[in-house]
Amino acid sequence: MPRSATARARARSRTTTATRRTRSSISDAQTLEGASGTTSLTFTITVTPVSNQPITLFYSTSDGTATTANNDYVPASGSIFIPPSTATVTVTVQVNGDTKFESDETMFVDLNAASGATIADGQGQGTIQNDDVVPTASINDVTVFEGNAGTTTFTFTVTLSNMTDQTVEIQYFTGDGSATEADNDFSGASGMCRSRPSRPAPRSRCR
Ligand SMILES: [Ca+2]
Ligand SMILES: [Ca+2]
Ligand SMILES: [Ca+2]
Ligand SMILES: [Ca+2]
Repeated sequence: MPRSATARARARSRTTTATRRTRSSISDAQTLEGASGTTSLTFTITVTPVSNQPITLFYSTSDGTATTANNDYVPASGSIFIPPSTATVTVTVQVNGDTKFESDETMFVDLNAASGATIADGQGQGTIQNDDVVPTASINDVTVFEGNAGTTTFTFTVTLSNMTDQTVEIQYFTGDGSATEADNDFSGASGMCRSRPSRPAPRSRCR
């Protein structure tokens, strides 16, 4: 039976009221980073009060101190459908595991637009918790034939146990063993090994 204009207007009014009253909010989330593969940051979107109408939300991720350029997480965006009478849904962001020492880092999931609800809290902060150790440094041993004239070079390699987002500086100096500077066996040296975070490998030449 066709509804009267008055009934239709009343239904529209109810919908408008429900839309105005239903608010959507996104939670914060946190996870340990992991060493490889991916782990999930799980954000919960809550609508209150629960609506008898479907809701669609649009979201996108954005960088904080965690960045996509640094490969910290997988960027994502899209729409989220919330069926009628549903209180919560989740949205997950994939975090890339690594063994690089970093500070705890943050990124965001932003709710950009909604239909069927208003946005009350539109930004969820995701925290990627560091689970990597400060690297340790080690230096290798080197054996070289002395030669009969001039000089030969000893090249030592300093290696970090894992990457770090900090600049590493290590001071070094030579010391006598059974070869001595006094006997003119070698020229003493000292200096600084410096490894910058942008270097792809945890290795450094020392000067
Ligand atoms: Ca890690
Ligand atoms: Ca990072
Ligand atoms: Ca990372
Ligand atoms: Ca890390």
